[in-house]
This record gives sequence, structure tokens and C-alpha cells, in this order.
Amino acid sequence: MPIHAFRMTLHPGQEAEYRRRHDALWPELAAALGEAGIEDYRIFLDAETQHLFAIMVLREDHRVDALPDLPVMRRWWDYMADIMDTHEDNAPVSVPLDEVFAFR
Ligand code: RM4
Repeated sequence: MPIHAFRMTLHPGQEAEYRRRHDALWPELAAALGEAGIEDYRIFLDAETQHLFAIMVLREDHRVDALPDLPVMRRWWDYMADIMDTHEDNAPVSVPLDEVFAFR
């Protein structure tokens, strides 16, 4: 299964707010993530650097590249923009991570 890993950055002092918002993830967004072919999506925080490490396990026929075109994804990014590093259009700054080890 394809794996996508990437790094985002949280603003200092926003850990509790970030957790709160994700604990209440909009059902419409959860549905869109599932429909895009995401089987498992986890985000880990490095509290020293404020880096958010995201890992997505994807179905072979995933369409995650189309997520930025969805209005619900854009609305979520607008909602999250006050607590994360973002581009001008509110998409989070996302740095791809290269896999260097796997154990299965
Ligand atoms: C994150 C960020 C990501 C999104 C997840 C659900 O805060 O907005 O882009 O995929 O939430």
C-alpha cells in the first residue's frame, strides 16, 4: 500500500487547540478523506520543534492529490490557518518526507 509522509508546522502553544479541533473532525471531512482512499492517517507532534509528522496509508486507487480541490478541504484549511504555518491560500506548508526504513 502506498504511504505518504509529510511534515507540517504548528504554531507555539497551540497543541491543545490542534488536538481539540482534530478530536472534533468534521464528519464531512472524515468522509472526504475516506473517499480519497486514505486507510489510516496519523499526525504526531514533536513538541520541541512544533513539527507535525503526518503518515497516510493509502489504497492503491487513492486520489489524495484531488483533496486540495474539495471545498470541504479548503474550508478546513481556512479554519486551521490561525494555528499552523500556511501558504497565502491557507494550504498548510507541507514538506514531503522520504522513507528510509520499513519493518513489516
Ligand atoms: C491538519 C491539516 C491537514 C489535514 C488534517 C486533517 O491540521 O489541515 O492538511 O489533512 O488536518
